[in-house]
Amino acid sequence: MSGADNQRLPLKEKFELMPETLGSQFRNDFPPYIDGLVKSFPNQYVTTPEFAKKAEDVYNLNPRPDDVYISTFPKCGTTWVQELVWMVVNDCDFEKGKKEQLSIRSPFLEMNYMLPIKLAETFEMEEICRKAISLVLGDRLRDLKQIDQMAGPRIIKSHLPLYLLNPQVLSTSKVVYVARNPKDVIVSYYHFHQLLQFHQYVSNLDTFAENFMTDRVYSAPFFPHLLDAWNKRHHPNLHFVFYEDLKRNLRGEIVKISQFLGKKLSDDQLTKLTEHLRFDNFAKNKMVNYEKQEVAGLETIGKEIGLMNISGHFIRKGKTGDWKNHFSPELNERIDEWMWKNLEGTDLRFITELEQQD
Ligand code: PPS
Repeated sequence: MSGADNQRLPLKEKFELMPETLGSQFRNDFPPYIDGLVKSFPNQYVTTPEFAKKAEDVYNLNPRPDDVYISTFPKCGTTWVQELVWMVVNDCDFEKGKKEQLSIRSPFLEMNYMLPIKLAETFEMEEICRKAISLVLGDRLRDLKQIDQMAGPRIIKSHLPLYLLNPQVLSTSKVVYVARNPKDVIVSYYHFHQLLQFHQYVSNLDTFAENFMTDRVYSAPFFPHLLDAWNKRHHPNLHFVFYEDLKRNLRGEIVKISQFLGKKLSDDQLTKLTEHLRFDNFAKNKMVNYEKQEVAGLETIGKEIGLMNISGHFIRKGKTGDWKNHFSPELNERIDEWMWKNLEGTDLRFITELEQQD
């Protein structure tokens, strides 16, 4: 991989604790973030102290020519496109897709290294829950060494901005970058922060949106993440796709992604894959919805083992424009201002509502 060899690449980004994330307000909103969050310099990437310790190892994972990276800011449609790409690369092997969790077929690069480490201890979870968490997240999700040794073609999910991936990724592998309008990302991320025990966000959407816009959430800041990829969208190894275009014309976007990956699906495969990826089918698919996990030979539900709260779903609503059901006019105005400030001088624009949706 890297570690031991002498060609190890030094990571230029340096991480520093964000003191405000140790303050009582932040601690009240995000109880599990006991050690606060850190920010990188010069690029200001926000992450957990645990990931900061491993960032250089992740940076040193060697890319391969047959790798496909699914690169996204969280909640932009990662899982949807992960499954899409896995199916295209694996000639629509629906049978295999039914037997193995997507998280096993397509590893999440930084997952093992980003969780607040003290969480399990501090929350005094039942022994069985802790065991299950370490099984699900430790043993069954691959660590870097396992990802390094994994047979190809690897479909690798990552929420890291491109500059935190190995600098050879774009010249060596293929990258599918998925973007989504920030209003729906805020709503989706807010629900996700309530759904997962790791985040356990307890305050309201208004406060969450402020945290989002002031870069006090994991993976912030939003715009530099997208703009970096947007500016590289003409690179032959990068395919930039909007969530809203997937919603609008799923079949057409599957064709484009297949072409990018050098694959040609038959009409029949295309029809089946489009159906497979439609929200209603996807939400029910226990190989992608994270509600059921196999732990130590037993099929248990993510909710039962304490990973997810009982109410709520990972594949939640799947709409463009859901923000309209959540934002007050004042909050919407603040978000508009924030968006315009960040988009000024760029040609990146978002669709914030679709008229017709399935
Ligand atoms: S994560 O946790 O960052 O990996 O989440 P991510 O997969 O990027 O995004 C989750 C949101 O994508 C929606 N989703 C879909 N929308 C439409 N069709 C399909 N098939 C689909 N699959 C996932 C999911 O519902 C989340 O969005 P919200 O708005 O919360 O529903």
